Amino acid sequence: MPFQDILYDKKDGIATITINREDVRNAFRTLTVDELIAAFKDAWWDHSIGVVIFTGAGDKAFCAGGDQSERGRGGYDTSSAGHEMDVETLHNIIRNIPKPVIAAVNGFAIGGGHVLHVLCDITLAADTARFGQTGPRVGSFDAGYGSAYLARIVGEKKAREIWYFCRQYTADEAAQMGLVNKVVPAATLMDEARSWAHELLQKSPTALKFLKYSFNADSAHIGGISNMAMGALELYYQTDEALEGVNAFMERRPVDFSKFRK
Ligand code: 2NE
Repeated sequence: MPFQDILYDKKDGIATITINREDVRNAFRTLTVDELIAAFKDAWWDHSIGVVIFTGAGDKAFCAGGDQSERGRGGYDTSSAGHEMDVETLHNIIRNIPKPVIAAVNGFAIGGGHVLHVLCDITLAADTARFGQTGPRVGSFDAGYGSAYLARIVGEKKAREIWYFCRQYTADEAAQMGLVNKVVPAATLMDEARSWAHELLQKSPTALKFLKYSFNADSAHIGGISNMAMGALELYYQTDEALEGVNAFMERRPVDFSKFRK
């Protein structure tokens, strides 16, 4: 499949999906999201594939979230794909593909990029990785899986800290809060991910599928919250308050939300 923004490779039962936008810390634009959905769908239906590894190109970032240079009043630019950014479908496909998805976090997992690894079944992190959310700083939020499901993983207090304060956490700190399964030296990350994938390939695919669906069932109601949250986000992106966040990031200046406090 010809892709512009991602790399897609299938070998020995493992599909590897790599966001390939190193210049912008692997931030995703509308086209990137479409291509990720297409790759995950292909891995879903290819019966030779048992595990997906999801990573970012280079050694700086897994994914820095939505491409803020494409964000204006009303949301992300539609020109790269001809329609609005469909992050919700991407979230659902990572959750629902009936095969384990391993995130190999090779650097920053920030904002919407952090949500992507949170949704994966397993997260392996390079010791150089950094984790965090930025929404309240750049005028955005993920009030669905990105927050409610995160709270299931790290607990309510920690999830609120992560979202409200927009801090960055080291790989070791992420491991301590149960946000990653293992931290390894950066140079060995992909070998480690392939080793975990090969271990999974020895297991019953049907048992893994039903276990994944069983784990998902307990948090499935968050899908409804995500519908609401993405609709709310579309409205929020039309406000001056949300624009102040993205403009401050793009203009490299401190953000000033003071006039929106009411
Ligand atoms: C990721 C981070 C912490 C990296 O910092 P650093 O210092 O290593 O790199 P720098 O200089 O900030 O970034 C390098 C280049 O990448 C671009 C920058 O603008 C810069 O470009 P140049 O100056 O070299 O031209 N870049 C990085 N992230 C970008 C992005 N997201 N969009 C466009 N360009 C980006 C630091 O870069 C950072 O904090 N990035 C922003 C993270 C962020 O706020 N992401 C969006 C959150 S909202 C979201 O993802 C979302 C959502 O909430 C709901 C639905 C869908 C999406």
